Amino acid sequence: MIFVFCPRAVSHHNMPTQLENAMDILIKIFHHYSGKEGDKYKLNKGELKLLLTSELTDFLSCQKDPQLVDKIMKDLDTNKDNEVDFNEFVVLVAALTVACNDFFEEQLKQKEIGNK
Ligand SMILES: [Ca+2]
Ligand SMILES: [Ca+2]
Repeated sequence: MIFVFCPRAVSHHNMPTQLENAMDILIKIFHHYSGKEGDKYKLNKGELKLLLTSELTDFLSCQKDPQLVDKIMKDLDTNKDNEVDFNEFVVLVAALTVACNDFFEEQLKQKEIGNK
């Protein structure tokens, strides 16, 4: 980790920026689901499934694979403890965000071509 975390950034803050807000929401969503069962700071498979089906509804609805949650779990669980911690979870969020951005850029490029 190259950053030194500044606790002031989260404690004395009346007006978080949009990006700070997005990070805050991400953390809160993770803990909302991770705190339901077992280890409070990790998602077991049931919690992961609930998070995916509740928060990534559109993403899941276009996937037909019934084993998807198992596959995502296996893919994310890099330290092989059968739980997904926050570090592992952000990998999924980052991958999905990159995929969304690719799509977004593609749309923009097509618009540019259309305007020429
Ligand atoms: Ca848990
Ligand atoms: Ca893990």
